[in-house]
Amino acid sequence: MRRKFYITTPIYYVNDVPHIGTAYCTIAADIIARYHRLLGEDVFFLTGTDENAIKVARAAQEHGKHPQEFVDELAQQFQDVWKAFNISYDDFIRTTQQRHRMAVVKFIEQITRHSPDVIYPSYYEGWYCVFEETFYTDEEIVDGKCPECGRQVQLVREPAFYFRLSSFSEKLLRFYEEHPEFLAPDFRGHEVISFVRSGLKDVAITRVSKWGIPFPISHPESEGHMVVYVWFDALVNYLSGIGYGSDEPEDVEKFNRYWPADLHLVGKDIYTRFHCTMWPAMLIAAGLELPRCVFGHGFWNIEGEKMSKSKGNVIEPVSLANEIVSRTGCTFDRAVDAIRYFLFREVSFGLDGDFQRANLYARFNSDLANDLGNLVQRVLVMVRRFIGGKVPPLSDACGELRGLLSELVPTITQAMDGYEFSQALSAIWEVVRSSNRFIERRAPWQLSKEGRRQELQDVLRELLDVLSSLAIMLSPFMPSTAFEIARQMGACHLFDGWRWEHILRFDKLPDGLSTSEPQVLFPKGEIVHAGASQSAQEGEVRKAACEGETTMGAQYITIDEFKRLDLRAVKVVHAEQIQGADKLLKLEVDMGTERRTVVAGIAQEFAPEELIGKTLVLVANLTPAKIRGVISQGMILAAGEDKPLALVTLDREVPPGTKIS
Ligand code: ME8
Repeated sequence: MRRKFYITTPIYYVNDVPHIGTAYCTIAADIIARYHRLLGEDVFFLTGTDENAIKVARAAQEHGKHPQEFVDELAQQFQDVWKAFNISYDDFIRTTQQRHRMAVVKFIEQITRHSPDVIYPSYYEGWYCVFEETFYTDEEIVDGKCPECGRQVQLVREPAFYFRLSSFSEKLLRFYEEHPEFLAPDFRGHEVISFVRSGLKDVAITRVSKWGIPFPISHPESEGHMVVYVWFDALVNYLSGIGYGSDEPEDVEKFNRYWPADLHLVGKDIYTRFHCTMWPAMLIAAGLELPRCVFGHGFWNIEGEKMSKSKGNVIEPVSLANEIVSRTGCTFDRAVDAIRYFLFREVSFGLDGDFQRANLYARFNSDLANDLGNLVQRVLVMVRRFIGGKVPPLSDACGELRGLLSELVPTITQAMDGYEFSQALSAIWEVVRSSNRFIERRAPWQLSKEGRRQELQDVLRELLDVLSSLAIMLSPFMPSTAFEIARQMGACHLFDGWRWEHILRFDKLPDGLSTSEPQVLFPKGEIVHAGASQSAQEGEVRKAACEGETTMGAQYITIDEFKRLDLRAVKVVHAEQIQGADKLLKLEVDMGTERRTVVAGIAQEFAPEELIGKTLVLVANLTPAKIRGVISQGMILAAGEDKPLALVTLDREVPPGTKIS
């Protein structure tokens, strides 16, 4: 039987249009879904919208619309954007749909049957943030404000039903221990375990409101409109989206086929508390199987700042694609793929990233126009010019690039399996760049001039085979470009049949196949910042694009420019020499909320042992870079120009993560 793979994204609040953050998670899920389809698996990919939130009703009111009319419009906008971005979801669940409402009621009933005392009536009194839809304790609020968004919280007392989350700590900890693959990436797992160990509190799972799913049990002391707390409702989408709650035989079959989810992909904001604690506890209470894995990805800032409506820096995916079209002259589909590529190449999946337009255009020019686009164009032009536009016969003579592919494919596959997209793309680009170098070295134009026909055919055949393999490897990331490469090779009718296992099969293209007219894939675009073009070069420590301008162009920087640096006190918890690099140490540092790995060029001056326990200063928002195979998530500050003379430390102890300003 085919292996099934059920993957989900969060369902997004429809209080606003999709932005680059929600697109990021959805594209990630699309990449994974497409990859698993290429592996031949029976994939179900669910996304959707979270519509019962009070903030959604409030946004509708601000727009002078009835909530249902408002959510209908926005849910459509989400679907339109996902369509433009080639998101291959299998179903789109909306929490105002009848199928979901029925599922929530059934789920609550199932809990009361399976775990009779887990849901109980009481009163809720606490601090509530309407914007975040979350209750906070006295300790959690900060100066009367929400710890997440900084908005004023309200003291609320009302009859409510509770979910006895406190009784699940032991069960959850045992589950994490027995299923280490459940919490991913690893560093987020530590956070979850300490959160649960610190003791869980029962959660109010109802609200008094008119907008939402009516709670199916009546409260002994209330006749008010009690609805299901939006998170308790929203999480159930992962069940209702695959048929739970319906008695139709095909829905029952679908649910049995796909549950439990293989991967819930979510951002770090909703990882620990909701997806790794509350959700598994709800499932245990209902007697349902638990998901196989919850992966918490990082967040994007925009040019050094948190993305927010009030700052006016929210990036809408379709507007960004249109901007790329107008700056570079590429098609809309290529622009979409450029964004898809950039988001997953630029930053290791799981870590935070800083979206800088300069880097987007630098990568567009270097990786897409110069490397990939150029390769495809050159090969197809040469096939037309030198051998009549037909795929030459396969021969045993060639093999250099095939050898390279055979070496790299296991690495690429491993990276894909581990959701290490940046590493996978980096290895794929090794193939692209090696192929360009192969063309330079074998100089087909020279072979043609000298009439060395067999060699010429062999070289071009090998290059065509590499292009067809690239089309497969790129298709999860850049589906329309991958198809376009196949189309220009004359192989669009074959493309759908290609699977991941075919990457290393070099008979994908039939001998004599006619290639099509080559067309430029990525025209070279405008660079936003001068210093940025080198910044996309492989493997080097990259500086923020603004740095070059300010330090080279002017003696002073403004206070705002300085504020873009995120400097933090960090404690070294582990240090070791990087093998084969005498100057480099790999440090693991505690930043309070997370642990980071940092590569520092200080090995000749400082021994690993003397660093452990020291509090140092980290530039925390430097774009991560891969150095000697290690992803460095920041830079340690030291005095000295050519070599580090002393490390920057603090004159007294402060908690790890303290901001330095
Ligand atoms: O939380 N960078 O919905 P939401 C990267 N409805 N990803 C980002 C991001 C950023 N700056 N901003 C948002 C909700 N995201 C609930 C979910 S699920 C049962 C209910 C992404 O509209 C990220 O994946 O606030 C985050 O988890 C999600 O959007 C939150 O979307």
